[in-house]
Amino acid sequence: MTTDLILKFADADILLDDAAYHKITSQDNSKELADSLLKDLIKNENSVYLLTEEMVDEFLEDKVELREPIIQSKLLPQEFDFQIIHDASKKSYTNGEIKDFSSYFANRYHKLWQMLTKKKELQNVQPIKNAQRSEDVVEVVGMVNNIRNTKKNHKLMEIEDETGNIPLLVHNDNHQLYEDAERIVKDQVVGVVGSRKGSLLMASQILNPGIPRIDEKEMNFSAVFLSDTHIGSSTFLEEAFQRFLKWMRGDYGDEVQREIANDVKYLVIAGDIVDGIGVYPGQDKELKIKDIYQQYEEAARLFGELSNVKIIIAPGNHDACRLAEPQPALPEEYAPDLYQMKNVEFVSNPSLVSMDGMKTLIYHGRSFDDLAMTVKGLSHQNSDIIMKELLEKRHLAPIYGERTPLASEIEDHLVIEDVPDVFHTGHVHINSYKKYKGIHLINSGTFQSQTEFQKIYNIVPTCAQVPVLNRGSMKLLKFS
Ligand code: D5M
Ligand code: FE
Ligand code: ZN
Repeated sequence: MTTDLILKFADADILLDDAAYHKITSQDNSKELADSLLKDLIKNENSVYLLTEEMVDEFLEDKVELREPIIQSKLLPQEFDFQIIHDASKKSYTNGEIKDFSSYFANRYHKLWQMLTKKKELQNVQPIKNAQRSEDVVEVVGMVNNIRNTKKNHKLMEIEDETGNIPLLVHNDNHQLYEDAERIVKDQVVGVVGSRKGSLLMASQILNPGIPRIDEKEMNFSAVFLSDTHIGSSTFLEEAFQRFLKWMRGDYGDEVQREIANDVKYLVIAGDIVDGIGVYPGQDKELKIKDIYQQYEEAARLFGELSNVKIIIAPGNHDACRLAEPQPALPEEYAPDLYQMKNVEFVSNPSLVSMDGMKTLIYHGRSFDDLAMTVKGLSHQNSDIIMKELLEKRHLAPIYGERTPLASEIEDHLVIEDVPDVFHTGHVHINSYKKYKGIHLINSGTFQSQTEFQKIYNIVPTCAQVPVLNRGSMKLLKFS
C-alpha cells in the first residue's frame, strides 16, 4: 500500500510530503481518499506538484461538507405520519363472564346487519319472526347456528336473529348457490333472500356483507412485513435474520435491493415475535432461550439495530399476551427493552393502523386453522384465499370457539369495519401475496424452520422470505 500510494501520485507527477502522506494513510478509507483526491487534483488541473498536509485537510473539509447532507438524511429521524385507527388494547373491559356473550354476539350481528342492509338485494329486511309466517319472498339477516347436509345432500342450516330462528334450506339443484353455501361457516352473519316452504326457508340468495373494490393508494415509501420470527426457539433462523437486519441497514444485497432498503419507512410485525414458553406440551425441548423475558430481551437486541424505521408490533398466539382475541398489545412488563425503543409502536391483534395514509389491517391469523379445517378448498398453503374470504365476510374470526379463543367482549373488535389498503397476516408460516379488489393481501411467512409439530401436520414453511411493498409493488426478498 505504502509504495502503491506514492507511485500512484508519482504517476500523475505529484509528490507527497511526509505529513500529507501520514495524513492520508491515517484515514480509515485511505485508498478511496487517495483516489478521489487524485481525481480532484487532475480534474481541477491544478499544477500542484507537491501535496502538503494542509491541502489534504482542505480536501477533507470539502468532502465532509459535500457528504454531510447525504449522511445526515440517512440518520435524520424520518417524518412519520403514523396513526393507530383501531386498537382493542384499551377497550377490552370484560373478564370473560358468560353473561357478556349475548352482548358480544348482539354487537357482531348489529355491525354486520348495518353493512348487509345497505345492499340493494336487502332493502326490505324483516325480523325472522315475521319470515316464519310470510307467504312472500322474504329478506332476512341472520347469524348461522349450525350447518349440516341432509340425506339427499342438500344443505340445511339454522339462522337466527334477536326475534327468532328458522331452518334454511339450500337445494343442491341450485349449483351456484350451493357452492356459495359451502363457504358459509357457523356464527357468520349473512343476508338471505328466500321463500317459505312449510317450516323452512328455501334460499334463493345468500349474501356476504362483501368488500368494495378500492382505488389503489399511491405510496412514496416502502414497508416491510414480518411475522413468526419465533425468537428463542432453537429453530429460529438467526443467521438468515442477521442478513435481513443487515439488508435493512443498507449493507446487504445488490444495488437494487439496497435501494429498496433505503426506501423503507415502516416495519410491521404480525405476531409470534418470540416462541414463548409453555405454548404446547414439551416446548421446552425446542427452546434455545427458556425464559420469556430473555426472549424479548433478545428480540430487542436484534430489532434494536433498526433505528430509522417505525416498527409496529402486534402479538400472536406465542407471545406473552392473553390468548383470547382481540389480544391486547404486548404488555410492557414482558418486554421492557422493546418498550425502551423510541421507534416501536405496540398494537393489539387485530388492529388497524395508518402508515402515511396506507391503512393496514394487522391480524396474526389464528382463525385460519379453523377455516382450513372447516371449509373445502381452504388450506394453510393458500392463506390469500382465506384472507379474501374473511374480507367478503367482513370478519377476521367468524367461527366462534374452536381453535380460536375469542374474548366475550361488549364489542366485537374482529368485525372488519374499515376497508384496508393492506391486509397483513402471519401464523401459517407460508408466504402468500395477492392483490384483491385493490387491497394488498400479504402473509409474511416465518423465520423459523420446520418444527416437530409441523412435521406431523405436513406443514412446510417458507422461511426467511420477506415481503416488501415497494411503492405499491410487491417484492419478495430471500435471506435463506
Ligand atoms: O403455528 C405454526 C403453524 O402450525 C402454522 O402453520 C399453523 C399451524 N398450527 C398451529 N396450531 C394449529 C392447530 N391447533 N391446528 C392446526 N394447525 C395449527 P404457530 O402459531 O407458530 O405455532
Ligand atoms: Fe407462528
Ligand atoms: Zn401463530
